[in-house]
Amino acid sequence: MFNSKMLITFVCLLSICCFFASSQNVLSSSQNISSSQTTSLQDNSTSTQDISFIYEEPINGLKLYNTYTFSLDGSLMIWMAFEDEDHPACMLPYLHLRFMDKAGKIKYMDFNYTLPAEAICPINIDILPLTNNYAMIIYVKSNNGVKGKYGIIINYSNESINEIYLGNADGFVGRSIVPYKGFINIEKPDKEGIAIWRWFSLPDIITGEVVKQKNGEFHAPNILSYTLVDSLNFLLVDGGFGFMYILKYDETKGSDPNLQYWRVYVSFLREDADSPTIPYLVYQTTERLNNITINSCTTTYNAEGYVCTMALNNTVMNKKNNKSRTEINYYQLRFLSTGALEQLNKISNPTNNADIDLEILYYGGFLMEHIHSTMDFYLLDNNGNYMQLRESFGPEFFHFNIFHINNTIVGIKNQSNNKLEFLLKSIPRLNNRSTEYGCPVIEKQGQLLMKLLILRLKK
Ligand SMILES: *[C@@H]1O[C@H](CO)[C@@H](O)[C@H](O)[C@H]1NC(C)=O
Ligand SMILES: *[C@@H]1O[C@H](CO)[C@@H](O)[C@H](O)[C@H]1NC(C)=O
Ligand SMILES: *[C@@H]1O[C@H](CO)[C@@H](O)[C@H](O)[C@H]1NC(C)=O
Ligand SMILES: *[C@@H]1O[C@H](CO)[C@@H](O)[C@H](O)[C@H]1NC(C)=O
Ligand SMILES: *[C@@H]1O[C@H](CO)[C@@H](O)[C@H](O)[C@H]1NC(C)=O
Ligand SMILES: *[C@@H]1O[C@H](CO)[C@@H](O)[C@H](O)[C@H]1NC(C)=O
Ligand SMILES: *[C@@H]1O[C@H](CO)[C@@H](O)[C@H](O)[C@H]1NC(C)=O
Ligand SMILES: *[C@@H]1O[C@H](CO)[C@@H](O)[C@H](O)[C@H]1NC(C)=O
Ligand SMILES: *[C@@H]1O[C@H](CO)[C@@H](O)[C@H](O)[C@H]1NC(C)=O
Ligand SMILES: *[C@@H]1O[C@H](CO)[C@@H](O)[C@H](O)[C@H]1NC(C)=O
Ligand SMILES: CC(=O)N[C@H]1CO[C@H](CO)[C@@H](O)[C@@H]1O
Repeated sequence: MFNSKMLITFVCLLSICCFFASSQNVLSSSQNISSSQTTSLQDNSTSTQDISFIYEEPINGLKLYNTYTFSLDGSLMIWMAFEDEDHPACMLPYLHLRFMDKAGKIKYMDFNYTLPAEAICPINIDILPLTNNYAMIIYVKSNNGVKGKYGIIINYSNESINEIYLGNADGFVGRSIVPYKGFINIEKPDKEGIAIWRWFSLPDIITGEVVKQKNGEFHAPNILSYTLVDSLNFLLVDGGFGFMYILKYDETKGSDPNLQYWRVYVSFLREDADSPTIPYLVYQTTERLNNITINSCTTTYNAEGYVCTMALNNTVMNKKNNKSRTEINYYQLRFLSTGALEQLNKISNPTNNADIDLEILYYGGFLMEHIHSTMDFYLLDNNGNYMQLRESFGPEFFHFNIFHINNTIVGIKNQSNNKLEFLLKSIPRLNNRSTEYGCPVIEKQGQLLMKLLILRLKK
C-alpha cells in the first residue's frame, strides 16, 4: 500500500522541470500575459498507425451508454443497457458492464441489482471504478422526498455490496490520485457558499465495504458585494482535493473602474488535514467580463503546482461599425501548492468557434476538441501553438474517449446491431516528461462527450 503512494509521488517528481519563476503577486489580466502565437506546429509523427477493432456484444439489443478509460493500465469499461422502448431517454434498471483489458480480454458483468426509477428515467448514472475488483455506481434517488446522491459498490463478480449516502443531489464524486486514499463527495455549495465534503475509504479488500473517514465543509470567501458564480474541484498531488471559487462583483452595489469585477480563489483540503486551507486569491480582473469558466485543473509536471484552463467571455465593441460581439479567450492559470500565483498564459483558439473543449495531456500540451459535423482535434503546446491532428473522425463517430497512458484518442462509431467499431488515433507527444504512469489528470464533471476516469491499478 505504502509503495503505491511512493510510486505516484516518485513518478510525478521524476519529471522535474523548471517551468517558470514563481511570483507571489496576484496577476491581473492586463499584466504578464505571454502572447499567443499563431505559427502552426508540424505534425512530425508519421510512424504511428491508426488502430481499429470491433467489439461484438453477445446479448442482443443492448445499447452503448458510455465508456470509461483507466489511465494507469490502458483498460476500458463499456457500459451497456437495454433502452426503455417506450421512453428513449430511459433504460431498463439493470447494468451490463464489459471490462476490456489492454490485451483485449473481456470480462462480462451482468448485474441483477435493480436501480431506482429516478436513476434510469431519465438516466442519471455514473460509474466510478475504485480498484481492480470494485467499482461504484453513482445515482440520484429520493429518500422521504429528499433527493440525494447514492453509490452502490459492486464487485466484478456481478455482486452488489453496500449502498452508501454520498451527499445532496448535485455534488461531485472523485477519487484521490493516491490509490489507497479513497474518494470524496463534495456537495454543490449552498447559498452561503458552503459545500459539505465527505471522504470515504476504498472498498475493504474482502468484504467490499466502504466507510466514511472524515467530513467537513469548504467555505467560499465571504466578501461583501461579491457572489459565488461557480465552483470547481480538482485533485491534489498529495492525495487531497482542491476547491476553486469564481466570484463576481455585484454591479448593483455601484461601479468603479478600479474594482476587481471577478476574483478566483482556491482552497486545499490536504490529505492529512481535517479541514481545508483558507482560500487564496489566484486571479482577479477589473474587466467587466460576461463570465469566467474554468474547464479543468491538473498538476504541473514538476508536481509543485497546478495548471487550469480558463475561458473568459467578453463583449467587445467594434468601433468601425459600432457592433458588439462576444469573444472567448482561453488562458492557462498556473499556481503553486502554496496558493501563490505563477503565471497566466494565453492559449490561441484555432477555430472561430467557441464550442471547444480542452483536455490536459500527460505528454505535454492540451487536446482541443471542436465539434461540428465531424470531430476535429487540435494539439496545443504550452506556448499556445497548435496543430490540427491529421484526419478528423468522420460524422459516423459519435463517442470519444482518451487513453492518457499512451496519448491515444478512441472514437466509437455509431452502433450497428451488436457491433461497436473502435478507432484509435495517437496524439503526437510534445515531451516525454510524463512516465507510463503519468501525472494526474483531472476530470471535469458532466462533460458531454469526453469522460475520463482515472484508475491507478496497483498489482
Ligand atoms: C517538426 O519538424 C520541423 C522541421 O524539422 C520542426 O521545425 C518542428 O519544430 C517539428 N515539430 C515538432 C512538434 O517537433
Ligand atoms: C494505446 O492503449 C490502448 C489501450 O490499452 C491500446 O488498445 C492501443 O493499442 C494503444 N495504442 C498504441 C499505439 O500502442
Ligand atoms: C440474475 O438473474 C438471472 C435471472 O433471474 C439469473 O439467471 C442469474 O443467475 C442472476 N445472476 C446473479 C449474479 O445473481
Ligand atoms: C458474471 O456474469 C457474466 C455474464 O452473465 C458471466 O459470464 C460470469 O460468469 C459471471 N461471473 C461470476 C463470477 O459469476
Ligand atoms: C463479490 O461479492 C460477493 C458478495 O459480497 C462475494 O461473495 C464474492 O466473493 C465477491 N467476489 C470477489 C471476486 O471479490
Ligand atoms: C457562467 O459560467 C458558469 C460556469 O460554466 C455557468 O454555470 C453560468 O451559468 C455562467 N453564467 C452565465 C451568465 O452565462
Ligand atoms: C458568452 O456570454 C454571452 C453573454 O452573456 C452569452 O450569450 C454567450 O452564450 C456566452 N458564450 C459562451 C460560449 O459561454
Ligand atoms: C454607437 O451606438 C451607440 C449606442 O447605440 C450610440 O450612442 C452611438 O452614437 C453610436 N455611434 C456611432 C458612431 O454610430
Ligand atoms: C445511429 O444509428 C441509429 C440506428 O442504428 C440511427 O437511428 C441514428 O440516426 C444514428 N445516429 C447517427 C449520429 O448517425
Ligand atoms: C518520446 O519517446 C519516444 C519513444 O522513446 C520517441 O519516439 C519520441 O521521439 C520522444 N519524443 C520526444 C518529443 O522526445
Ligand atoms: C509586461 C509586464 O507587466 N511584465 C511584468 C511581469 O512581472 C514581473 C515581475 O512580477 C514585472 O517585473 C514585469 O514588469
